[in-house]
Amino acid sequence: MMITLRSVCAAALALTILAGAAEAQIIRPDSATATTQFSSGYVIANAINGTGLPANFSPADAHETYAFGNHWTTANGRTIGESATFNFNTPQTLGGFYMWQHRSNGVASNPYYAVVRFDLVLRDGGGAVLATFPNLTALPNIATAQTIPFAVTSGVRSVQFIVRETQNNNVSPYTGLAEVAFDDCIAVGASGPSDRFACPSGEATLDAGSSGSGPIQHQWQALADSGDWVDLSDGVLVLDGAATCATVTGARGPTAVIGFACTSGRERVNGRQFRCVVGNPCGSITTRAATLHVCAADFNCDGSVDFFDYLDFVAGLDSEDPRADFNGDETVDFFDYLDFAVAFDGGC
Ligand SMILES: [Ca+2]
Ligand SMILES: [Ca+2]
Ligand SMILES: [Ca+2]
Repeated sequence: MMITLRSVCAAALALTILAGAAEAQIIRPDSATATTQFSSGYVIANAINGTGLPANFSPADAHETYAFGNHWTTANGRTIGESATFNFNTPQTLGGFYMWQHRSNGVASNPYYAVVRFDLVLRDGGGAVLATFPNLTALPNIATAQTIPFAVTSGVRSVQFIVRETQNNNVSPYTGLAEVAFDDCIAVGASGPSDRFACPSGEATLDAGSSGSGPIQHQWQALADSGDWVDLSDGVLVLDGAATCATVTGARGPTAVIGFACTSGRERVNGRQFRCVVGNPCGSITTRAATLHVCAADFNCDGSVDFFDYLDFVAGLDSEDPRADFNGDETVDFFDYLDFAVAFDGGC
């Protein structure tokens, strides 16, 4: 095929469009060493040479079960604190680790080899530590690669994998790995916030559920009456140029908390939609929108509307508790009772 400038541009455009969805090119170590090896059949090279995987494998490919020559396994009694170091001939920018878990269960006489907690230590060519990512976790009994994102780090010449915990509370005298690879950046993902109910004096927590290589940036937004999504800042929630009775904390964090101090103006917040724009070094996405419901009749803020709310409201009315100013006219009177009764009948 003749490669023209046009085809290169088209390919670049296609890659740009697919960024975040396409499988990124994996980065494989050039060499490796380990502090312990079971035998010449279970050396660390088996974890970087593609043994047990198809040619041109990707993280979606399953590694074959444990067999001579396709896994790294430690010597008897050598598990916690042992390590493998993966080396690169040229400096790499890394933002994620692909880990094919040990597949000895049901095969080896001592099962449960899998590493479920570990540290990664990234170093430059002089051996200086560039970054340490402690207590990363992986699941046992998974045949395809598990993706472990970390903060994008440049100039990496080696990555040390240190075993901290193995399956079933370190029961096996052995551990190891089936295969490893790396990526320069793991695309940002976000499960998105769930719809929330909140009481008039309570708060609602919205969680972006973000993942991917760091650093990850968050910007929470609300849907204004104008139809525009507006960026939120910490402090009073302002919509369409007017303050509401709600406050925002964590407007630029993974979790935003919408607090209510609403004796009036609930209707400007009730039913409002919120979402988060999440970005990292290799892209950005916008989460689903979550709807916030302010449950006005949940007077005691216990998450449901029942007779106890009625009793507490009537007591508040008697004592002229400002929270009983249900219609927000700054007096506590029978009209508040009427409005509360309507809300109470409506439930949440
Ligand atoms: Ca292998
Ligand atoms: Ca209640
Ligand atoms: Ca009132």
